[in-house]
Amino acid sequence: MQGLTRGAQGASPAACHAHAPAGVRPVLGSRLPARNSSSKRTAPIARNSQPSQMPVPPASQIEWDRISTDDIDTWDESYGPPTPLLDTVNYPVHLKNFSVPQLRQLCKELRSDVVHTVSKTGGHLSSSLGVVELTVALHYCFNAPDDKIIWDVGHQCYIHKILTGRRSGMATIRQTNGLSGFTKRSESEYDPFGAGHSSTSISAGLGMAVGRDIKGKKNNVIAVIGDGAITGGMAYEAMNHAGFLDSNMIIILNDNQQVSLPTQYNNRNQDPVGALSSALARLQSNRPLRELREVAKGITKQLPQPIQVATSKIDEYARGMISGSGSTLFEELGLYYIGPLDGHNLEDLVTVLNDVRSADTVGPVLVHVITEKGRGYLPAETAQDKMHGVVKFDPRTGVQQKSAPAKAGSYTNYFADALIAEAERDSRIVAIHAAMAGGTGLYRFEKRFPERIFDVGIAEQHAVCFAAGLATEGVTPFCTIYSSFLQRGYDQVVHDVALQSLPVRFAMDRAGLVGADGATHCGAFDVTYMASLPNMVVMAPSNEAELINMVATATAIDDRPSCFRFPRGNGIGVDLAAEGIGKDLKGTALEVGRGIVRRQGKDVCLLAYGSSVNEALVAAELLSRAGVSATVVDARFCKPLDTDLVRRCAREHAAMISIEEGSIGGFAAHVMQFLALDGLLDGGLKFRPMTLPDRFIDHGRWLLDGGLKFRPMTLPDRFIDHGRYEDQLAEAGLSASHIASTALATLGKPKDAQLTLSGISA
Ligand SMILES: Cc1ncc(C[n+]2csc(CCOP(=O)(O)OP(=O)(O)O)c2C)c(N)n1
Repeated sequence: MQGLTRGAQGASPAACHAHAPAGVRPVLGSRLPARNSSSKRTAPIARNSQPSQMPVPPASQIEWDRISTDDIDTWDESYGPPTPLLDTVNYPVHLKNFSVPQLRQLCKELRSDVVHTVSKTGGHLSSSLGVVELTVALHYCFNAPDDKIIWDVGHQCYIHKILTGRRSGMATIRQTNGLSGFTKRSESEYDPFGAGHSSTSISAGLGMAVGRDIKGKKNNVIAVIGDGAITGGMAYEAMNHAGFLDSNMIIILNDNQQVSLPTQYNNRNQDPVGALSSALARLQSNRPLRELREVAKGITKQLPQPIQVATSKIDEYARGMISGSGSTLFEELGLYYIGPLDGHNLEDLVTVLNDVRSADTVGPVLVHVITEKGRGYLPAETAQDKMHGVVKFDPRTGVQQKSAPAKAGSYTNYFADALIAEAERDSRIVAIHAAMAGGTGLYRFEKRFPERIFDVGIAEQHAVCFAAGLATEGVTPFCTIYSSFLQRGYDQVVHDVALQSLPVRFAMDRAGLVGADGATHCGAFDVTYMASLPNMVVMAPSNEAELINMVATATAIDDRPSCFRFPRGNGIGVDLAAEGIGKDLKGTALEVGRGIVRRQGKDVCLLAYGSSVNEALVAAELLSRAGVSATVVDARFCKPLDTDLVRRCAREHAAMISIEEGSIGGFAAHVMQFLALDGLLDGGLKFRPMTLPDRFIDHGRWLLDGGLKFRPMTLPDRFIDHGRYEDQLAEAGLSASHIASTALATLGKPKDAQLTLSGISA
């Protein structure tokens, strides 16, 4: 067991500061301004009442920002830690009159509550633990929801959810019909902007600030963004614009020196990606200048108005001095920089946030806050990945539940190992990822080829264009990005890669439904957005052997771009040796544009793409029990489509159903396009598609004829919320029984279709 801090250490306020991150000193004094904040909103009654009468242990008796094993021993297995103060807080209005010791006590209870809840549900843990004090201070100083608090990415919002009326729902977080793991507008008025993907908060906040000004309102807008999320280019575009517009808004930079995920692997700490991280570190360490600046501000505050104007020059001077160190990119963008502050020091946070809130017309302000990811929970603080995203775990030790033994490893690892096998034989191969060494499995590649991997930070657009540049030099780049995050780099895929037909290989993990992460992370659109591009080879494996072979195929395609998508989760347990794949997972290149018949039948053709092939094979079994003989085709390629195979199947079957875990406009659209143009659909209804042709210029139209029943099965035309994968598949109508039922209905057997759908074998 990793040792937790044992017992209360009789920490004095000074001792509390002993936990401040190295090099960070409180910037301002520890005075707490007398504040009589009352929200304009009427809040529902809290579970208990009279918080000011709650007995609160003196600060000297609680180690308020740490959870010890002794603390955990007092927790009730089902109900969790005792939380007498938190029980009085349902909405931010309930903490407005708390004293500092009460706020500290609240922080301690919130930390314990989150650890307990996430130990039972799984989810994002350490980012929320890192912002406990910041979240409490924000809700103490500002009046949400009138004041807009926007959490970038949204994975650190658990404390915010607890404080904004959602505590009772926390046990359902990320589960089917439960709370989302991110902020979500439809979930609460306290979530002014939905998130999941990073680097959006400043743009959204600026829009809200300008909207507020247009409407003549007075509320505050606060964007909280991490040092990881701020590596995304849109954050700079937004800051640049904010500096130009000079609208009042507050940006809180939550700097925990953790940019990529995970932040430690292959037995070493990863340096934060990018030049900004070192600039932030310089700002933190630039003590004399910080002090000079704080002195200037202190003097200014005490002087009468006219002298203040004069002495503001001192502040300018300090600002200029800091600028001289080359560290104040923010100031050069037009933001007023304050900090760095110890983000676990409540007094400082409250003082500065109150000052910032009450300052009129200062334009955009950036408050730089230093925090520690996983703060207060030793297993998280000391874990390699800081316990960023976890499954259920033992709160006492932080040891996570082992998943049931699987038939095969994860697709992610098969991909990474297959790429290593290719790279062993081809020294031109390099790998690129956007702050996701863990999620993409490329930490394995990095271990073997540390010089041939590039972590670009959370900068998918740059990753794609960077890969394009590499390709122009004859390097073989594998640009590895989750399907939903690659959406960020789409114009780069179109303009920089496809238009120039550069051989960049895109490995798109987390394709299709993703379970608990929900709609923001669902890889629904990649087939649609990739297969509409001229020059692009688009493929999807139906199992791990196919994935390994597609890595080899992409390596071999050297005259144009290519991509392959693969799902979250584990392979299906194929005998790799029987498939001709060696121990080192070196695959064999497939013939481009050739599909394969997995099962021959005669009544209906199930034309499946990617992982849907496996559902189609189960559906074929269900159908055979209903006396229907089904062919199952593994299309392998969406583009180029195996038109010979599709034509043959269309002619040999009365009905054809295409199945894919992707949105409308993907594989089915390409099949329909071909069927229509080849005249195979011309029965009663004549169908003529008119689209841009498959090249960058010109357009055209075609004539057709045929007589086949065709049913495309795609993800539905709506976003699917977080939940269990099986629930999502059923909601999407893409499970084996949905496929079988659709086949039976298409063949004119509606009763059998109904029975199959309700799970009764026909
Ligand atoms: C566009 C996009 N790319 C990648 C991710 C995956 N991701 C989620 S959190 C995270 C790290 C964010 O770092 P930071 O903002 O500093 O927050 P921290 O996790 O350190 O609290 C990454 C890379 C994402 N959410 N969005």
